[in-house]
Amino acid sequence: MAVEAVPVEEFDAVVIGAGVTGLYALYRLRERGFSVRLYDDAPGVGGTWYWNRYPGARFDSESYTYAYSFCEELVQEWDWEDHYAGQPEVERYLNHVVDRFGMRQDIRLSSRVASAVYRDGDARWDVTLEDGTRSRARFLLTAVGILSAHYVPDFDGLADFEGAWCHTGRWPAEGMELAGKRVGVIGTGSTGVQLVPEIVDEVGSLTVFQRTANYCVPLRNTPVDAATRQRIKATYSDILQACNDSPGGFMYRFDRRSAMEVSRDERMAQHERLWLEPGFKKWLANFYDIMMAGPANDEYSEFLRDKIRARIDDPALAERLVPQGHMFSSKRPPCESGYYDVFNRPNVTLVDVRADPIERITPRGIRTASAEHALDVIVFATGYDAVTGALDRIEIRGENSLTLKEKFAAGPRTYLGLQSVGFPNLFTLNAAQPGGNYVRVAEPIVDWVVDSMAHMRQQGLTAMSPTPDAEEEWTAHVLAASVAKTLRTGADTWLLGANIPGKPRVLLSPPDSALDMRIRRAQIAEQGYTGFVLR
Ligand code: NA7
Repeated sequence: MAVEAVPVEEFDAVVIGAGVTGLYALYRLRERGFSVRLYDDAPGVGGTWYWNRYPGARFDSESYTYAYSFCEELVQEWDWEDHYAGQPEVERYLNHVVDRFGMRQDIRLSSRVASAVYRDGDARWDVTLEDGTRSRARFLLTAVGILSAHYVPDFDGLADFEGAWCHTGRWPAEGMELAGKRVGVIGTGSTGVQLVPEIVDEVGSLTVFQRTANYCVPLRNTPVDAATRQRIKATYSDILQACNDSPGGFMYRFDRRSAMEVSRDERMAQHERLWLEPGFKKWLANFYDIMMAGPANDEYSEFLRDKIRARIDDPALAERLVPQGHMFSSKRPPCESGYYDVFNRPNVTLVDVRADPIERITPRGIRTASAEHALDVIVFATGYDAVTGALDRIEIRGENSLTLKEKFAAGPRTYLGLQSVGFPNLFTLNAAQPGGNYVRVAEPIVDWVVDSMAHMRQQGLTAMSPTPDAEEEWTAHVLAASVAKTLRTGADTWLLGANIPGKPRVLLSPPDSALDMRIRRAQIAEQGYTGFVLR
């Protein structure tokens, strides 16, 4: 069919992505009376929590702090089974939200957006799906996730591998056949560390290819018992308030004391006490300066190394699992449930690919500099082309025909991560997401964007984009933070784009805290959207 003949559906807004952020955007937009269509290429809703179905995929934040807060009835009626929910429970929850609020009718699944082109004349975005379906909307909201463009390193020979392989972010819904197989896992970030202990009982042998040893800490997940569930629900508003008042949206408060102002005995006692607690409390409720480069971090890093050593029977193997060369928390610390214990088993091998690099995939396995490792299955737990990767996969063309990918070639150029000059009415929700508790941070961003759209509608305005000066200033601020010597820039992470060969080394999220960003956005709106042009 000729392009002109394809019927075009008209909406106030198109949202791309049916994950946590996109679903909430859909909810809010509908509530405020905007017509919306949401597209997602997955066959089900959930976004990151749809695709990450690998065994062991689980929240690292408490389920009830990592869930929506916008509806008190929703909070009260949903019973979380686990303190740190596994993927199936999260997927069920997000489907429940969609059905509870009658949103499914506005969602098109298995619908991959190929392009979005801005039409200056009528200030609208023309959206075209891969199947040729077209729609048009004044506003385009990309809720495409920060860790959704999965990354498989470009190893020679993968196409000739005779076994099965997959990336954890595309784990097949029907599962992988692992029973009795020789399985290799490449990558020991949060994902690899969750996966390995879940599959070890099933596989015949497991070979873990580690490039960088991490500071993995015990998650200590447990089911939520009835009394605790009741207490959480009864005190939910306090929990939410604590999250919202904290810099990163977590319910913990740092100890305001420096670790170095108390005796060594006292700080070790605190580290030990918190060590037994679940989740992130071990560091987010600890002395504030363990999260800063310096002696407190050095000592805590050593405390964690000793915890690893104590778990591994073979001291030489333990030293290879102990992180060296980067500070605790310069990489996101993975939470583990039995990860280290796996390495005491006779059928588990650790390959240190920094000392013994992967040279190629062969038809029968993986060849490193020193050996060929025979494998039936290879699992890539090798991470994501963060934030911009998912945007780059859509042809987003603004004024003057420039694509967003071209504009971001040297790193994102935005104001607050929200908008970019030349792309009016495009809100890049994923790029506006500062580090922190994802859901707590996402809700206020969506609220701000929908408020600004409602403001425009009320004022009869049709186009919103940043001023060149505001964009320049913000981009310079991000660049300065990207080269500043801080914990965040102290390792080669996805946050800096440093995990993808050739990607510019620039912070991909706002460097300021979620709390600071929320306050700043509120001030901007109160002052009549300073730094933005509304036409
Ligand atoms: P991460 O944290 O980016 O981890 C990816 C892992 O894959 C990490 O261990 C990498 O080693 C390893 N990797 C990547 N490329 C290679 C190559 N070429 N060779 C060997 N090893 C490689 O991704 P995850 O999916 O685990 O976690 C993503 C986020 O999800 C996490 O931050 C949480 O917020 C939840 P490296 O450390 O780069 O040396």
